[in-house]
Amino acid sequence: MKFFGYVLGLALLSTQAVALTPPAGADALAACSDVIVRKEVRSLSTAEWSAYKAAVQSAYTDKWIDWFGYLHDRIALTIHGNSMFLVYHRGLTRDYEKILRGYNPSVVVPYWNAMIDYQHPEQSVIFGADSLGGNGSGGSNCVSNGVPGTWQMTYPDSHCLCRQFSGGSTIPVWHSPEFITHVLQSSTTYAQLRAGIENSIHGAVHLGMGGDMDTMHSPSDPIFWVHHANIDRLYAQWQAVSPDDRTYMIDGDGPDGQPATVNMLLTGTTKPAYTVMRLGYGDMCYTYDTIQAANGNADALVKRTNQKCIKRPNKETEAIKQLPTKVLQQFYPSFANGTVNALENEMVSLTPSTPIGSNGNFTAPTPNEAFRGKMPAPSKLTDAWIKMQNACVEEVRELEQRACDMVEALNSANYLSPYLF
Ligand SMILES: [Cu+2]
Repeated sequence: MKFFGYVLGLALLSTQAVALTPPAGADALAACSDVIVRKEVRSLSTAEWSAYKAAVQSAYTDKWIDWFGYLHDRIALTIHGNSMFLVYHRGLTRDYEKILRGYNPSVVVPYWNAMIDYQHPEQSVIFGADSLGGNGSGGSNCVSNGVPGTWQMTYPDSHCLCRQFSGGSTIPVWHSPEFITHVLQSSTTYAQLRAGIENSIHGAVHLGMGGDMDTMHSPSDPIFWVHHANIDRLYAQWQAVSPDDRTYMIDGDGPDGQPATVNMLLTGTTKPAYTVMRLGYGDMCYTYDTIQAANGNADALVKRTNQKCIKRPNKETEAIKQLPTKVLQQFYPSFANGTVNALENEMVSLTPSTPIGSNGNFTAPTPNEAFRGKMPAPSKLTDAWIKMQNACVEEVRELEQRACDMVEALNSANYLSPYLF
């Protein structure tokens, strides 16, 4: 049954023939009359960015930020390390967005594509003084600039907002756009995607930033939200590759160890999981610029990256497609069999037109030939983190092994990542 007629035949690319029947009750979710578009932090105009920062500051003043830290901490063990992770954090990020829009109805939560910054995370624009602030300093590792530069949190005790980059003044290498592309292309079930994202870029960003981000009250850090919008974007893109099968797909275990279902209640709420699974319906009145672009709506992203000709292949994707067939078959099934959908390809140009805090022109770094065949492997999650997240050790180690294998295979093929500089 094709109930997503508007998706212009994307479903034809699906390898799974059987469409899932929408859960009873899903029909009652009305289509949103106003769907807002979440954009990458580097794509916001100065005015949009200022409005976002002001709304975050208001939410802090009214203790909403403390509230979210408290809430997340109290239910931490049920919402991580199992199938609740993606659906719960989607609902949570939407709740936060609605709070911010109460201060300014034009505000939309941006996402931070942390993979782009994987080589030198500490150099990311997100840590700027015009942005969400940098590393902590002094004995308490207080953040002293950016939005949270003067914040005093009240949960779980009175403290400054703290960060403690795990490499001291630097942050060890994160997961690359190449690896996340692998996760998107190789995950055929919800459970695989959840593990592939939660235990890679999700955990690495929390752990690498340290301080409050490395606790269960991590929503206290304003970067939590732009990070989780990015995690949610990956989930949404994966769903949109094959909406008939994936919109309401859920498997793996729920928090109670029983098989997860679309009807399981989001922790601490009376809302079944299915109420957050279809973007553009019910309360989920948002989408992502990448999804809009892939669905053929000529938005800013398409115009920026393909100004002269919409069909122009981008150089990032071309490099990875030239890998030996064997490597493509092992890590990038969609590239290998020629069925790639833009939504399962993170190797796309995201050259920002307006970097945070300035109206000047931004020049993307050019890949450095010195890194040809020398792609760095992502850092590993620590035992302490795995324990705090209630994660399955074997699941984490399997993913780490795959990440290492991928980097080795790409390096052996003399691949040059366009994100290394
Ligand atoms: Cu969380």
